[in-house]
Amino acid sequence: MTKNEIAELLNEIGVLLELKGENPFKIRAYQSGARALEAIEESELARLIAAEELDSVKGIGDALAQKITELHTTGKLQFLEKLRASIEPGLVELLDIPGMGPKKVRALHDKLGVTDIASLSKACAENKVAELDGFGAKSQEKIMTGIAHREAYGKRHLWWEANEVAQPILEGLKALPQVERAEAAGSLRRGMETIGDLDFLVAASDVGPIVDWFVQQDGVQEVTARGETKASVRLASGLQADLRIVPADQFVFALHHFTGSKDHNVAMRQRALARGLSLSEWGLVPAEGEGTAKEKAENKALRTPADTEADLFKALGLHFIPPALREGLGEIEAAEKNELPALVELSDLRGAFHNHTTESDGRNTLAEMTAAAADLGWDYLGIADHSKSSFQANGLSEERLLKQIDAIHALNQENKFKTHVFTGVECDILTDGRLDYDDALLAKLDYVVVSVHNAMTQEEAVMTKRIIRAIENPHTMMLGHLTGRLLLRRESYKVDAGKVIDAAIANKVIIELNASPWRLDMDWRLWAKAADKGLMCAINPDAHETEGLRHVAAGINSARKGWLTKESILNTRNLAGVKRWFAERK
Ligand code: DGT
Ligand code: CA
Ligand code: CA
Ligand code: ZN
Repeated sequence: MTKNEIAELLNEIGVLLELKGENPFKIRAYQSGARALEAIEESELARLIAAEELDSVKGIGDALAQKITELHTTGKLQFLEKLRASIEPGLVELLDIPGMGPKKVRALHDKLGVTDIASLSKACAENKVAELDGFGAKSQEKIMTGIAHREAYGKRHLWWEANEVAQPILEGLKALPQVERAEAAGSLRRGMETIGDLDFLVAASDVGPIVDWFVQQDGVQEVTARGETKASVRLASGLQADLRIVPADQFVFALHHFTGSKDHNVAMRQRALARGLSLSEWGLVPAEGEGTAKEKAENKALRTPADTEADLFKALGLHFIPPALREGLGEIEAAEKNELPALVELSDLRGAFHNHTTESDGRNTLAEMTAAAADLGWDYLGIADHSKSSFQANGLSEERLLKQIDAIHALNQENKFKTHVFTGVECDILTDGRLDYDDALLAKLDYVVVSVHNAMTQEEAVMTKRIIRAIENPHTMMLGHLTGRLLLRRESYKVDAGKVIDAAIANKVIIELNASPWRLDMDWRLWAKAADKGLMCAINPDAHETEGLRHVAAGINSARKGWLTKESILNTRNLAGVKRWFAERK
């Protein structure tokens, strides 16, 4: 475990102990331990642990040193697991309500028997919180609004949907005459699969009209905060949007800061400190000397100038780190050594393999899908409709699949579209890992995608074995949506991803990066290591209509977050290259 991850857990311990009403000295020990940890180098931490000298660090006592060592070496801490288990989960959730800290939660629990949001809501309705020492009517009201808004705000949103809301706002901002520069920052810019809120950043000196426009634009349901240079609004979709306006010479620093991620920022700040510099949303300034970072940044003589983020990274001895990689997962070390990958781009894609037509549960015909792929400039389009067991999705019988193969061959011969169509199928993996068609039929196809669509509640070991058996079928070329998750809707089924990845590599089977904005499965967090080991990827939109082909853009986001280059993605190859790959595989 890295030191930042450990520090975060120490902070969590502090909060949990406070929830339990533990003594303040003990609590403070964890908080200062976390801070002490953040201040030392990763390599230094490893050295101290190896030498058993961690307790010599100021702020880290003997007991804490033991816990840090346990976390660093095993990634787990029994003490923390027991602590978590000893606290009602509803209480921890209460901390998410604005204005609620562990002390207040504790008081509500001890005096009013509050154990979760529902019981807190009830206590407020009965006016009991208002009468409690240290709360009052105003704070009760704030809690009630907090709970009411939680439903709408607390929810995260799919990147695709958030981006559709964000782009017109960004264009609106850029069109304002006062605006010098504008960008969407935050998780949206980093291409996360889900988005908490939108973060807009603007460079301008005449700020009033910009804030006015932002809070009055179409779709604003409520203005939740408004200041001279910033504002927050809630939009119709329930999505929140933050706006911050900064002077032009601070823009790059603010853009970097509000792009995040938090982990990346923490690591960047530490790197700056190691060079005697202080990095913040205000600027890059000397760490030593009088005044706050903000005050120093306002002094041109102290501030390192930066017109682009590349300048900022350069000032810290780094190559430019694309927003997609800024997750605190080794990107800074790679940027220092000029070892950042040449990330795949949307324009690298020449086609995609897993798509549906009206033959199964798609909404457009083969010809319509092909025309749409041609419009996108794709060299090839793979059709992979559902197999016969997926009767709810109108899966194809053997006879219908044979007819579809003929229809595709005829379409290719017609030469009406520049896009070549591959004959595939999305074949169900039956509950025991066998495939849904016999070998003779599967052999007639250009390629076979295999997916789990039923019996999703199997035990992990059973599911893992089932999928690996399907991977070992010689006709299988790709595994569809590894975990079956639907973001914000349905959890993954249980499967040992590591074992499946190893089996896929051993059998030269591709695992798809399902680019449907609801799936983005296999998860980007698994890709870097898997691709390193030799796993091939295909970015597949799983399109059920012509518009769905565009979802490959969401897949590209995740591929980039997974450090993927075009070399490990089959559908960056041209038609001949893909045909060759299929032929070699057979
Ligand atoms: P989200 O909105 O939950 O999808 O995720 P983000 O990453 O957009 O987070 P958000 O909107 O809370 O803040 C935007 C960025 O601002 C975040 O990625 C990093 C920066 N930031 C916000 N709060 C902190 C903080 O407490 N410490 C540091 N180092 N950076 C922060
Ligand atoms: Ca955000
Ligand atoms: Ca935000
Ligand atoms: Zn599908």
